Amino acid sequence: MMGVEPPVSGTDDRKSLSITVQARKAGGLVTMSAVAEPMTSPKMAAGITYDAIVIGAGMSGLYQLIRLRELGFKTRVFEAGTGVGGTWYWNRYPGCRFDSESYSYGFSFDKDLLQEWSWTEHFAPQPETEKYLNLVADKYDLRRDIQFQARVASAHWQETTRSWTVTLEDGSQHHSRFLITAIGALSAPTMPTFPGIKDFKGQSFHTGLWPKEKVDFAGKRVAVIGTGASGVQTIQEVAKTAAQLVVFQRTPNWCAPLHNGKISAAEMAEIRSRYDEIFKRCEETFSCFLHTPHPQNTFDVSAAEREAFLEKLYSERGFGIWVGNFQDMLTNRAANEEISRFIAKKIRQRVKDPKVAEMLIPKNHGFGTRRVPLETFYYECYNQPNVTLVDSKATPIERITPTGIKTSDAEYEFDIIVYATGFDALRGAFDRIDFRGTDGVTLKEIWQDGATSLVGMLQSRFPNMFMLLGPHTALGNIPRSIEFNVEWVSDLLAYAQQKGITRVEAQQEAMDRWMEHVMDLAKGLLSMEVDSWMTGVNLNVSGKQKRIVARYTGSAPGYRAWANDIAAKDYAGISMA
Ligand code: N01
Repeated sequence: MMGVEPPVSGTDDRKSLSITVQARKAGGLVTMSAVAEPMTSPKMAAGITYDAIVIGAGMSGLYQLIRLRELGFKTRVFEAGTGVGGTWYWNRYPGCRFDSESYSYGFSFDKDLLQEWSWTEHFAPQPETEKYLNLVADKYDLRRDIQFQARVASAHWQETTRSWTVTLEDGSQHHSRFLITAIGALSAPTMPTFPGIKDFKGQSFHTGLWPKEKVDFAGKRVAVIGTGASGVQTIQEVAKTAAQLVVFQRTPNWCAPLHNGKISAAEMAEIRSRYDEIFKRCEETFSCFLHTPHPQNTFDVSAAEREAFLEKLYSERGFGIWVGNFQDMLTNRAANEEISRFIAKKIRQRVKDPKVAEMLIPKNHGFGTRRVPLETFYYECYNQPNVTLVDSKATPIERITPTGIKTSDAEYEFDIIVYATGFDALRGAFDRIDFRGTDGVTLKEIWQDGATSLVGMLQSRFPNMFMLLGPHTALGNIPRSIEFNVEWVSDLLAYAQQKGITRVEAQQEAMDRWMEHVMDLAKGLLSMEVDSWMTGVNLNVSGKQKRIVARYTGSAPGYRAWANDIAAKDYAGISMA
């Protein structure tokens, strides 16, 4: 397995072991030594079989398992799929890839792996990322602690034993001192509510639940519903072979070129030599991407300079056009109109039919106020004779028929329907599990007016539960946030272990302070004026029709500073007993 040693201890090795804990102190990371005591005996008597249960074996679940083993925790991971990878296991739709530069996306904690692994493209496609995560699972021999095809139905807190009872859909029950959710932020796919979906006689797929078997579009009549990041990636791929592709677009999104490319062996060698610098940069930027905003405001420079800068961003790889643009682009309306005008001009240049171009230009929101899908010849697809764009706002889909789709003004026949209709984002995956805290309170009840948390990771009345990508964690280039959150939780658990603490709960007051901060950060953002998953809206889900402050909108360094401050103050705001 590529000549790399597994971590210090497996979960079966219950001896005390010397570990190194990255304890966060104000001003940075400090390394301290701790002695991890096995946490078993009194618990075993109380019927607690595990020190920790982790829900999900995506990137966060895998890394958490590695860290828990280092602590000597007996851990069980429950994963609904048949393999590891989470997002990269479920999203196998054609053209699926991430929009972060590959070398900024992988795990940074294993320097040997960084030297061994080669990314083949600047933005790796899904199969490569899935392969990479399987390699991580192999290298650390993680599968022996993961139970696959194990979907968690409920998790109930037991005060008397200070433990969680986790029930799987098969009815089996498992008991654990700590519970860690690694269930993702965009992992609960949602279907539209059109009548007739089940009557369709052809093939149909949701992008987020794509089958492992190859779906052949060649010569087929295909519908794609939805034009978010998943839809855009699917459309540009399906358009290559389908006999006919009809795109049902309800709201156009502002897309910009990805400029992907192969990574040569020489380039990869050069990237390897710069990993420290790459990850340091990710740590410093607003959302952990390699791009930093221009230090000037849009109108601080001349019109000619502005145009030249925007042209440069448009010709460069990745998210620079979104997160490396003028610093006031997402807060100043006139600035936002200026960049929107620029992108609209590009769309008009790239799409030959002016009517279609106008349909593709968003009119109800400015550039960057929703997630910007990055694309590869997406707009050019609409110049192809086999591709048609339908405005689903003007002529809504009325129903799915056995042979296709009926809109308010036409009926279409299809062999394949692709639902690129997105996710019940952020808290959707939590809503699908019956979480119950102290006195049987449900998480749904507590979150009915919007999720709350302490740094996105803890919730009062849910002791000993940690949410790795819970609401209000920094997202952006997600693996960077995952690594931080896993390490923060692991440090807290090491601290609890050292002090013999068996109950950890966020205090309401600390949560209130954090939530006030989250609310304040969202003020003045143009994105708060727009419906999207980022503002908690999903028209297919009841109760999610209105915009709310659904996520943390501040910087990743700001997020980390807040969380580090809690740790540095001996976990101030968290009750421990
Ligand atoms: O989902 P979305 P997604 N009738 O919610 C439409 C990440 N991601 O899966 O906008 C008609 O963005 C809906 O229309 P509207 C990334 O963070 C990353 O594409 O609501 N249309 C919209 O067009 C991303 O933001 C990557 O009017 C309906 C679409 O479906 C997030 O996941 C790749 C409809 C849903 O778009 C989610 O992206 C993919 C209906 N009833 C995803 N219901 C990369 O890193 C929904 N729609 C590259």
